[in-house]
Amino acid sequence: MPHAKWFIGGRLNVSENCLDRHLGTARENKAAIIFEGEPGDVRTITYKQLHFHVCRLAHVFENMGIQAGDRIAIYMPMVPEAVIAMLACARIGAVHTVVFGGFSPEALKDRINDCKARLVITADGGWRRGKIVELKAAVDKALENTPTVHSVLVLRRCGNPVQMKEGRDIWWHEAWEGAPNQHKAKAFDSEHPLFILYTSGSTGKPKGVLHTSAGYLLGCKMSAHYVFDIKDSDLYWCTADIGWITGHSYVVYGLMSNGATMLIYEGAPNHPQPDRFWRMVDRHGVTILYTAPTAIRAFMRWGDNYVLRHRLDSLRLLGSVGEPINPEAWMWYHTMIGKKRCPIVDTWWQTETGAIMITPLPGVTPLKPGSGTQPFFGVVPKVVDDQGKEVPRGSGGKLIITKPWPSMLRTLWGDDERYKKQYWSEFAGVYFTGDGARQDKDGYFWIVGRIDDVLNVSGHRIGTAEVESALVSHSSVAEAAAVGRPDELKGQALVCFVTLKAGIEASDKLKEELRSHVAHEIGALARPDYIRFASGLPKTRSGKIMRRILKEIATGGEIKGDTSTLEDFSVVASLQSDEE
Ligand code: 7RM
Repeated sequence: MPHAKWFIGGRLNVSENCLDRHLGTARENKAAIIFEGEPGDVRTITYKQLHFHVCRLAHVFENMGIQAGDRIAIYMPMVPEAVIAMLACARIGAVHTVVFGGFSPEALKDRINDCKARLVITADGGWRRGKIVELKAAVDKALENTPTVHSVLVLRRCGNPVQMKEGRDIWWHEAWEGAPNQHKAKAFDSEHPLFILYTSGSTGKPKGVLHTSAGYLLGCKMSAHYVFDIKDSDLYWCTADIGWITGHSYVVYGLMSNGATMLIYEGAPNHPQPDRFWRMVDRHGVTILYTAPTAIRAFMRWGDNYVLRHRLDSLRLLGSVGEPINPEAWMWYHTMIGKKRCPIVDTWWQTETGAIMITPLPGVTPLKPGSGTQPFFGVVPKVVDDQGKEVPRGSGGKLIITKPWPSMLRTLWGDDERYKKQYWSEFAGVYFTGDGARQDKDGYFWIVGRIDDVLNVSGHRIGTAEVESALVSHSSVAEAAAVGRPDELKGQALVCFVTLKAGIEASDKLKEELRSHVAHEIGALARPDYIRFASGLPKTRSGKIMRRILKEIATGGEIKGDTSTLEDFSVVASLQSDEE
């Protein structure tokens, strides 16, 4: 540690392990993907057909001169071609970086430049709540400032007009015209990079989490097998977008390597009606559903009637991921969706861990609502105090992982120092998760949430520093601090305290403008829920913003704990007296 390697000297091709291994078996003509677009269009793609698609795209990449190790950015809607693109990268040893389609052109540009991508794969658009999200237009904007990008491959999904730049942009359907549907997969080293996935950290710059091949594939294949109890007769549906790690591990790599059949859905959960998910479960016969607490809470709020008009009798297993699930939401999920018949696997893991780390095994582990229960095979987590000493059962502390595991991240792209500092310096020789947790008397783990400057808003990781730097990039803002406050629906809501430059007048209009500005800089997922103008921010004498205090103000609570390091208490007093 911190540079563990697995299967040294071994060689494999990850796409072969997801596709070719099923050919010539009974799975060959089994559905790999059942796709439903938001408008209701359905497509089924068998493993053999998927293999053809991936082979053709691999040839397209090679004809473009893409080589093993080159980076390819994928900025696509949740359609089968996004999966095909990922697997085609893996096939030729290119490193994909999937950027969630909800991120702004600005965020896309930063990610492309950080990893120096040569190719961008996108679509004209994707459907979301009946509207077209214009992805190609966003790419055009991002590429105004990305010197490494030579080509853009564009899928036609929505048929909306786009501008194709001569010499740079190629239509997907034209590029692969005539490309052979067979492609011999080369074997790559077990530690060959598979993908980079950017995730929020405690500084303004997202971290490029690097995963490699054999260990990562083992981690997600084995966990998918045991945690989701995948059978050939199952129809598995993970509602995560491939822009997140959950989509990488538990839509693509962990499931395809198991030969599973999965449902992929393009659009919003409440379009055209808030019963879209339940309609789809019945329409296709979904047996395993893996979703996020924030979605469950939204369904609860939309009302039971939308659920009760559907049978849901195909379901046999439910999963939860992304944030702690509150017992109330757990009970609703269990009774309303699972009809008290389906176990719930509450799976704790991170972009960095690559695969599920703390989880029940369905039908095996007795469940407690809100607990991820026990570590998965080979995972050795501990809850420790600030000195790294294990705390007694029942006490809270920091969650660490004491032994390397196959699917762990290998480094942060281009910044190994940050990798070492971020994960391996809090406690010598062990991995620090950034989460707080406690173990109960039965040894069950209860995750409390992030204890660093990372928020979890609707299951999305957002760094407070990213939001702050977006705010101060606005010409009216002098200083900004972003904190989370508990929110019934989203888990955490994003509250921003802003001081304005001299002479700038505070107004509701400006608040709106700042919210849009952040959405524009980062993406709609980071749009602040509340903005509060302040004449000053509480700071230490050395000038550090005391976020802890702002968090308490945002929550409407009392200021507890030490305020002796505050430079000027009157700032706090005025913030408190000026509640919204
Ligand atoms: C898979 C994923 C990671 C952070 C993690 C936690 C929180 C995720 C759970 C959870 C409680 C869970 N990757 N988290 N799963 N907290 N119970 N089952 O979400 O990199 O985007 O986020 O999410 O704080 O550190 S992630």
